[in-house]
Amino acid sequence: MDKYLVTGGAGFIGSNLVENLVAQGNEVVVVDDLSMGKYSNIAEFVECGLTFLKKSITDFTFMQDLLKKEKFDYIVLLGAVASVADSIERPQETHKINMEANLNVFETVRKFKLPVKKILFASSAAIYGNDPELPKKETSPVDPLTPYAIDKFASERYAVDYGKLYGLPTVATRFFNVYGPKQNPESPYSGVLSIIHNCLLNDSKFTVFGDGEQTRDFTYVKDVINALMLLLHDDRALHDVYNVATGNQTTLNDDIHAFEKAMGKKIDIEYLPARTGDIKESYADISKISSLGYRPDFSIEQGLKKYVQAE
Ligand code: UD2
Repeated sequence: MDKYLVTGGAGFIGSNLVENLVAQGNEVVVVDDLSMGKYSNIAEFVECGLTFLKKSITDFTFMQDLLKKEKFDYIVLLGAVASVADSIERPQETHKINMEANLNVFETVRKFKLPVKKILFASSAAIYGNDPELPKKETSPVDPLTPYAIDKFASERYAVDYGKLYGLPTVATRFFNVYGPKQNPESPYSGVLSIIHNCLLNDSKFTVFGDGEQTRDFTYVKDVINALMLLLHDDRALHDVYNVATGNQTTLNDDIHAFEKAMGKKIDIEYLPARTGDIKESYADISKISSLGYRPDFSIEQGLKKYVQAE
């Protein structure tokens, strides 16, 4: 049994990770200010011994005290302004949350020589920007175009370089389009599959921006959790970044059909012009994480089926 800190543990990916960690009998502390996450995502685990602290990761003194007191084995940094649109509205606040708060954790571990087994920082495919090279490799050019992407890239570099400069046991992931239970569909910039799910549940109209032929590497959240567990525990995953995806692309039109099949009903669709800056195609080269033994278990059809069953 190990002791984990998960920042953003009440959010979509965080709560799915926490579920897995608690089920394995680990001691888990979640720090989340519930600005994006929901207490209901983790309420059932609090009854199973999870410690929930409703605090902001930007309370640097609180975080330092917590890290010094609790001596975590593993630290997973998922706390963030998760929406690109939101980051464009409030760049300075985003910077504090998406970059400075992570640096505060790295610096506290370094300064107080805390005996951590691994610190994992969750970065994003957003850092690749509009560079046309496909599939995206970890060595592909980066082009962070938004405050969100800039701070994800900076934190990722801090993670890797705190490893190389000071010997902290760090690793970083670049998530592609993650979907699954507990993803919040409430904003227009929420993950598109959570929006489609919501429209199917409520019989409301779904808007496709563009012709629906744009592609994404949609990754079921359980595969992401398996990747996180692997990178946390494999000693070879050190001072480095890894794409986390399936390595396959599907079109939005195909995903809509797969979702209709999984739900057993049709969705009402309207087509509007593509969003400004929308990327036409995106998918990952996952050979680096695959070399550690990672294999995604869920195709889009399998993932959507599971998603429908789980909610
Ligand atoms: C994802 C990330 C974003 C950033 C970006 C980097 C999510 C939710 N967003 O944006 O944070 O990392 O990748 O490239 O993971 N769409 C519709 N109708 C809708 C909503 C979306 O047609 O109601 C389209 C949208 O225009 C896009 C596709 O669906 O072509 C996927 O949209 P998304 O917001 O789920 O993800 P993406 O890849 O634009």
